[in-house]
Amino acid sequence: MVRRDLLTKTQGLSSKTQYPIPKTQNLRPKTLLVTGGAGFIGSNFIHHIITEHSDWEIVNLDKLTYAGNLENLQDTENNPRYRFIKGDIADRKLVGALFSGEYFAANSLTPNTQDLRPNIVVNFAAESHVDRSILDASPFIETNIKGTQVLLEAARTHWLGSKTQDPTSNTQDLRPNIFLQVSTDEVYGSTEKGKFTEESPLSPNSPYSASKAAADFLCHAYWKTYQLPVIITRCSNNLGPFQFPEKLIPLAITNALENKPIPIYGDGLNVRDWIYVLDHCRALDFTLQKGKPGEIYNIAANEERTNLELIHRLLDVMDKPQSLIKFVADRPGHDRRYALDASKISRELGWQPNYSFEEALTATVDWYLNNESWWRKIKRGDYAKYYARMYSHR
Ligand code: NAD
Ligand code: TDX
Repeated sequence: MVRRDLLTKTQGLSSKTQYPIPKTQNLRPKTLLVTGGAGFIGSNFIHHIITEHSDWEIVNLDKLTYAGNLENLQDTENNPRYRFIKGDIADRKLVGALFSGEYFAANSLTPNTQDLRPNIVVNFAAESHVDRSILDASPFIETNIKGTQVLLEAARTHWLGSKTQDPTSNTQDLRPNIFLQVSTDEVYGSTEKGKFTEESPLSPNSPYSASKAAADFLCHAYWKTYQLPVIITRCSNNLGPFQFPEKLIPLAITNALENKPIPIYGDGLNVRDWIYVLDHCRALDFTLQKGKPGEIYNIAANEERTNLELIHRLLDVMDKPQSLIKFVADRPGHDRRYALDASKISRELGWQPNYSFEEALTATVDWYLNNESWWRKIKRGDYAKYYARMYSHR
């Protein structure tokens, strides 16, 4: 069980979601096309937006792959400002119909065909697990690269039409549209020392990060060539509620709750920089409101830990024995360290993380403790086959 003395630190966390975001003048009401909103970060983002912005509309387009789960959005599904559409971002026809408004008319989602045409895209949809990209890169190419290009092209066609915007004009306050690409620190590759800034060259090492880097390059190209108002964010490793238990932290928490071994790759000294998912969502919200088209923003909380330090602490918090740790064969091409310099988003947009690593960890453990049926259902399904394939002979 979780140590209550640590859990008390998380009391009152919800009050931290109340924060002043400076309002930008002259922005028209927002209709967001959120892709991949049934996944981990996307569902947290939708909860955040519904709570914080009473006049924003959300259309969630999600293919519902193994990682998509509508249970993540149960408390949102009846909200009149939220609609779910099951579909693929790489489906050119469907995406075109969403941008033109035809889809909404044809499906009687709105009496006015124009109402739900997106003026903002927040693209979370992705194949997101490095280990799966090592088993089979194909779905990563389809979704992360082709899917992003389909979205970019639809945005270009429907937002810009035949006109182009002048990239040198001050479009910040009057911009009607934003294409926000949710990218990752992994595109920079690995570094033993120092931190990556937005100017660092991209050097991805896994099929996953290579596909995300390719999508970033496409976004950049659509900005430079067509002046499509694209913003890219690159965030470090997230932890928090609703994370699929293939990723290290939820895998470790749920295995520990079942008194099963926790597999640590290699020597366990690989370093990741951790951020609470709600802090990432707030940073994306700041970016939508104050970010500048054509810019890239790193997002991180400056909380580096080796995997071994992280799991030691997690087992302490959960009051579980360290003997659950089991060293297993390393991940091929395993990046040694990710580290981001996130001073630009703090300096230019005024964003700071609200949660310390300790608070984030205890809140996350608490969530998995209180939502056992959520993760047990996942672990019983296809996940069991994946787990056996990935870990049984490791
Ligand atoms: P996730 O795997 O939990 O969720 C991905 C979602 O996308 C799922 O709901 C899935 O059904 C959906 N999806 C997949 N393919 C799709 C397609 N072709 N069309 C429509 N929907 C599709 O991922 P996550 O951890 O929430 O990550 C979200 C985004 O954030 C990804 O782009 C990822 O690269 C990025 N990111 C993640 C982290 C992290 O630590 N998890 C850190 C930085 C950036
Ligand atoms: O069983 C495990 N044992 C282990 O030691 C797993 C699943 C992971 N690890 C290690 C590998 C990494 O060094 O833990 C670290 C974290 O692994 P993951 O949770 O798989 O995350 P990572 O590979 O760092 O990538 C994550 O952060 C960046 C997300 O999955 C990406 O979507 C995001 O872009």
